[in-house]
Amino acid sequence: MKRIKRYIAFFLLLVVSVGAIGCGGEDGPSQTATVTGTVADTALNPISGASVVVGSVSSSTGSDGTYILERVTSGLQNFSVSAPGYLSVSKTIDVTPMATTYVPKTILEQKDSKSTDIGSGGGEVANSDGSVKLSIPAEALSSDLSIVITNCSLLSAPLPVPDGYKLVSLVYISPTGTVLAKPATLTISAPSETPVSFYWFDSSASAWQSLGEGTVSTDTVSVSISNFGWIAAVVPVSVGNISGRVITSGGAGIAGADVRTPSSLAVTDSSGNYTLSNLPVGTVSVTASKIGYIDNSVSVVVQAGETETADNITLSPVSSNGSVAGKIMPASGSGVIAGARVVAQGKTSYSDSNGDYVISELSAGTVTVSVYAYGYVNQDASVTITTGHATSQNFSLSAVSVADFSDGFESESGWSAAGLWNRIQNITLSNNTLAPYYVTFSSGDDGSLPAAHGGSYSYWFGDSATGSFIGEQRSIPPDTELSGGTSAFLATTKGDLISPSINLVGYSTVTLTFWTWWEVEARDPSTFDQMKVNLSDDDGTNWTMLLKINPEFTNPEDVSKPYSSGGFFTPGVWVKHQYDLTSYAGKTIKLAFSFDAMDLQSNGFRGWFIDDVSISKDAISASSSRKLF
Ligand SMILES: [Ca+2]
Ligand SMILES: [Ca+2]
Repeated sequence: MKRIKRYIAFFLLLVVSVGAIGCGGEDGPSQTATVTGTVADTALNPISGASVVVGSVSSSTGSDGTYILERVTSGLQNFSVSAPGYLSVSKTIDVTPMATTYVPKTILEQKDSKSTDIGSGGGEVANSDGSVKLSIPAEALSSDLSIVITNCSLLSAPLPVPDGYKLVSLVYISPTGTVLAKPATLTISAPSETPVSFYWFDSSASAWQSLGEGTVSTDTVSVSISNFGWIAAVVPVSVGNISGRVITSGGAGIAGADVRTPSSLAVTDSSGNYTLSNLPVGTVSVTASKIGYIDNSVSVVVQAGETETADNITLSPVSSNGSVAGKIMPASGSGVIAGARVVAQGKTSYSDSNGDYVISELSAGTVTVSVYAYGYVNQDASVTITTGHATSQNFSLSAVSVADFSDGFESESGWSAAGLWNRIQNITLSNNTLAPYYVTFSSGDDGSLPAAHGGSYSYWFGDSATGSFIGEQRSIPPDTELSGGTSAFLATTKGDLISPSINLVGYSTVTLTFWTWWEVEARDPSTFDQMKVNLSDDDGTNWTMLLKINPEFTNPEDVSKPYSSGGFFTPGVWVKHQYDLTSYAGKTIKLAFSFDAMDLQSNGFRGWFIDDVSISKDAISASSSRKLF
């Protein structure tokens, strides 16, 4: 039912999509376009979650402050940006049809924290630091209004100020759209240059409207205003323009790069070209920035009435990778752990003498960082890697107290048992379905299965139905007397017992120990009824044989008799094997006990038992042979 619903939902989605595509392809009343840009605060930090509206299309900015609006109607469109706690910006932009329009970076000013309630009696409003003031006369307002006056960064101006002027102060008075019945007086600090003229930004016309020249006193200048919103104070200045291009190191134009001077903003077009207009004469630094690139600047001398061509600004991409770094310490006591191995995304590093590590060139995203140190329990941490950043992650490792890996199979512990491998509890069972007719045991041997080496459980490659590894006995033609037991199927006479992952990290010498009891054919036990111990250090993809425990022995005349861990034609005994795994120190391994009868002949014996597998860091003397059988 759930599936059906999903198909219906998908079908509906398909219909809607096809409908929308059809509509766009049939040339609607206006051609559509894409509008993109970024939103930042006055410190140029991106603002995420800002609402951006162009005409009837809206979207919000991502974590990098970027927005993309698609299927926007082309031509002159209202563009507005708002975010909680910030002053909104609203202006008109010209959207190019069938193309991407890059909007210069929108800087949002944080709204001043102080608000003042003024009624019809009038009063004075100041911002929180008192740098700008508004005196509202009686009867200017018909009802109470909560007024906020914000002294803004010059970069927050919604549009460049008119030609021939330089912005010296920018004030925003809200609620915007308020019109006073009698003019109020706005007073700001006097700039060093005069005369000071004022403009009010008419957002519906997307243009600055002149308020005339301000009245300058010793250290302030004031002007009459009747409309709330943006008020710009400007001084006349000789101005010029800059044009230039932002490129990659390969010379390709970078579209949509933000270009700024201390007082103006532009954005590059699809060819990477930009123009900054109405800049005060003199030397100015022009900085280009684009998400994914490292900022770069050029210095340009602006000449009055001229358009200077700036040197190309070359942007290099930021590394697409991040890093993780931190310190590795013991969980108890003081000090640091030097020489710890740290692994993330397959990259390895080691802590230095201060316990500090760093792994660079990691792909962004959630990454598992694993730390291994001799004598300590290894530890994983999940960290978030961010492009171009170093994520900090410290580790406190607990000291290893006891030996390392041991399993007596007294409980289920994650071994994978295939074929006839099974974990058995001591049972009173003997291989007497096959003996003495097919299989011959020595005098006094009743064919009993052994008790576990330790505890009461062990793993056995054998079948409790027969007490042997014959699997299903051959019936067509019938098995014959003293055959040693003939299997019906090859597939049931082999199987692997595979350990869970065993961590050998942190050890300088590693020894595998296990106990085994086995009984196989005596006909040719060096070739058949193979008992191998294999090892994988890549989670089971590839296996290496450590040892084969079969004896070097043949006795084709006695096909019904067994060879066991006790010897020829004698009951098995538990024997200990040890193997030096030091060459696998620092790795995570799996062990496999692999039985394979290899053929159907002489398979009526008790098979292979394993118990008390352990791996310790006890040293093996250098003079001892690798194979300790
Ligand atoms: Ca056991
Ligand atoms: Ca055999």
